Amino acid sequence: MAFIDLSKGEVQCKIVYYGPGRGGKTTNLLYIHRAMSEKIRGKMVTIDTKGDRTLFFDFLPLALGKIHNLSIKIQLYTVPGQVMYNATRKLVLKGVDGLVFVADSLKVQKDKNIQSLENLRENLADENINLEDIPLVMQYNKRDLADANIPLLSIAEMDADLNSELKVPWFEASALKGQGVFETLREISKRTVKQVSRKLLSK
Ligand SMILES: Nc1nc2c(ncn2[C@@H]2O[C@H](COP(=O)(O)OP(=O)(O)O)[C@@H](O)[C@H]2O)c(=O)[nH]1
Ligand SMILES: [Mg+2]
Repeated sequence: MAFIDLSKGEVQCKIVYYGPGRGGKTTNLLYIHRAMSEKIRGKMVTIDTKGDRTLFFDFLPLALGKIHNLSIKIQLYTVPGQVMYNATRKLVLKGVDGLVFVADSLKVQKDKNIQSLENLRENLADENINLEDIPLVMQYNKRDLADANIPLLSIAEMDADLNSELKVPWFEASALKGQGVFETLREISKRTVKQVSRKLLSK
């Protein structure tokens, strides 16, 4: 649940980028961090020790204007994707307000995507959250690799695997090149802030 700091007049919404290891979650945040002005963005904190693999999480705070006189702060987090780090994923998910599922378009990652979404569903259930009830968007990442003749899953196949029942908005992306990164962020921010303000007003 969003954190409200009345002394500062601000609401903090937590958005978590979830998905299989090496799908491009950290790359999304790095691109956002580079593209945002200093005024909007806070410091990006990355805790990784083994090469480019996130071991704990990445964290990027953004200030996104005001509603009802409250400043909206969005905090972006990523989780480590590898199967063995589930305890960390559960920790990072605590208090989540919105989710981006970053799926890897590589054909060889088909099952990993499905397993990671299932893992998300289970970890949310442990927090008494239904995957269907939380703002969520899908990002089908690494589409640029089609140009390199690397076998990719088709968008139709990814949508059938991951989104046939959820039917949430999805975006084709190349986090590496920045394509689709802001479209994804804009949509999940909009949905998250909407749901958070609805909850605040109903209190
Ligand atoms: N070609 C290509 N490579 C990508 C893309 N997104 C991420 N990568 C690469 O995939 C690897 C894993 O990315 P990373 O962001 O660390 O994945 P994470 O484990 O989900 O955080 C890195 O070498 C990235 O440069 C993309 O859209 N296109
Ligand atoms: Mg990472």
